[in-house]
Amino acid sequence: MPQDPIVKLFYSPPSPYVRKTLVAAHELGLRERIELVPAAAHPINRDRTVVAHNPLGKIPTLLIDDGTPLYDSGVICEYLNELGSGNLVPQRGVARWSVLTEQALADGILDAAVLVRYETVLRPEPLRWNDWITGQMEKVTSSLDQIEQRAARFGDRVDLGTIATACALGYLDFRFASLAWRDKHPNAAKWFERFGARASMVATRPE
Ligand SMILES: N[C@@H](CCC(=O)N[C@@H](CS)C(=O)NCC(=O)O)C(=O)O
Repeated sequence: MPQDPIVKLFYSPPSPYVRKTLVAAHELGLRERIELVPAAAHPINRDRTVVAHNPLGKIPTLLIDDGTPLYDSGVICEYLNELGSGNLVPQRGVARWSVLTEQALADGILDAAVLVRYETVLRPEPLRWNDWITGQMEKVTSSLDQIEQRAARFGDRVDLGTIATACALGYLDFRFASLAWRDKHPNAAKWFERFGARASMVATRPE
C-alpha cells in the first residue's frame, strides 16, 4: 500500500548531491516517503524559497516532519539512514571513517566539477580564469586516481561511500563526458558498470 510522504526535499534532477540523497532513499525503501519540491538553486540568482530554510541556498535541503531543515547531502543521508534503520553508514571504527572519507572524496570531486561548471557556464567570458579551471580539474583527476585504487576493493558494498562515489562518476558522465575518465580508471569503470545498473541509480539518472 502506498505510504504518505513524511519529509520534503528541495531538489533539481541534475544535481549530483540531490541524486546522492535520492539513491540513499531508494536503497533504504524510503523514496515514497519523500515529497520532491522543485528548486532553482543558483549561486547568484538565489532561490529565496530555499534560502528561507537554508541560508546557504543550496540543494539538497530536507524539511523533516516538524519543518526542521536539514542539509547538506551527507547529513540528509545520515538522517534517512537512521529513519530507515539502514546500514549505509557504519556506526563506528575503521569502517565508519573509511566510508565517510570515501564520501568526502566523492563530494570533493563534485565540489571541484560544479565550480568548473559555474565558471564555464555562469561566469561572463571576459572574467574566466583558465588556470583556476585547470586547478579544479586537477583535483578531479587526482581524486579519480584515488577512487581507482579503492574501487578494486568496493566489491558489492552499498553504503554512503559507494553511493557518493557512483553519483560523482555519474556527474562526470553527465557534464564532463569529454574527460573520458574510464580510459585511465578501469577498476572504477568496471565497478561503476555494475553499481550504475542498480534500480536506485537508474531511477535517478539525470537527463
Ligand atoms: N555540500 C553540499 C553541496 C550542495 C551544492 O553545492 N548544490 C548545488 C547544486 S548541484 C547548489 O545548490 N548550488 C547553488 C549555490 O552554490 O548557491 C551538499 O553536499 O549538499
